[in-house]
Amino acid sequence: MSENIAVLGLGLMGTALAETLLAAGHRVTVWNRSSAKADALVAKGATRAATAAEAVAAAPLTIVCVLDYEAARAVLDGADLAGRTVLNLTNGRPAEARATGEWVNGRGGDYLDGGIMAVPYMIGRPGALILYSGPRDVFDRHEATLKPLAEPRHLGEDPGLAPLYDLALLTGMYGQIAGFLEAAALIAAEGRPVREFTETLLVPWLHAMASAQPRWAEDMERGDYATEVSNLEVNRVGLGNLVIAFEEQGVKPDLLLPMKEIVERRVARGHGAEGLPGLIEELR
Ligand code: FVH
Repeated sequence: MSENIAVLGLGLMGTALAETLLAAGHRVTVWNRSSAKADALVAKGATRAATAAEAVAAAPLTIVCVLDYEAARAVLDGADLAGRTVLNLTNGRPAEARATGEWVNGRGGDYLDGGIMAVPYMIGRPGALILYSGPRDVFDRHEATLKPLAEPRHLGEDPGLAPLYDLALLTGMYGQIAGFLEAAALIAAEGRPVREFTETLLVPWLHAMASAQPRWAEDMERGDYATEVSNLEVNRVGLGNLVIAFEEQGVKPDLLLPMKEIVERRVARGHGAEGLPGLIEELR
């Protein structure tokens, strides 16, 4: 069923969202701080609003996707939110989402937060995922409208959950990229082909290692860090060797050093016989 949706913020992501909603047959009202970014969407059938408040007034559901929460609040300030749903897909922190939810509720509106686990070209295609949080009934009301954007996953009523999980996923991604960068630098320093190494060895290795992590997560939930594989003392020696090898090869081990330090700290506290999942205790 065609629904009118307002999209505030037409950067790379906001434009991809608006385009996909238009392609799905929805009526879309668009607004951007610099108006020219709406031109291409208007040519494709979107309606241009002169102000953010005008866009909000035109639709029961408003999607906000701007630089940060400060900008999101600035954009919504002055709009009549009573009886409207605001879906904020701007990247932010759990505390910001909770505060923005209260702010919208205080103005009579419903609030959903979202974390986009995709880059703009992926929107509307298989593989794109959007995490949502906020009242279940509000999500249910809009789920069918939002489905063309990406696979929707509602995490719970607390609006802080979507940014929490978004940040956790990005954390996993950055950790994996850090390992990739160090490994690639080590291989490249000997003039070896990085692409072949990555395709044939590193990626399969990372998949195999990642498959153990659900079991590690169970250990963390139980607080049981006994291990039958390499314990922290073995890893302490291994990481020490790794860092010396990097220095011998003329490669900076900078992204590995925090891991080495945390293993050393845990072992120094008397936990050398534990497995790697026990390191979570050093992060709390
Ligand atoms: N692009 C991506 O791959 C990631 C994927 C995951 C989610 N992020 C988040 O999405 C938000 C928007 O990102 P974006 O890629 O669309 O960013 P830009 O293309 O740089 O567009 C920024 C828009 O924000 C508007 N804006 C900035 N400051 C203000 C302000 N003070 N008041 C009103 N609007 C503001 C900007 O307007 P203009 O400069 O064109 O006038 C753009 O519409 C972001 O949270 C990502 O982390 C994207």
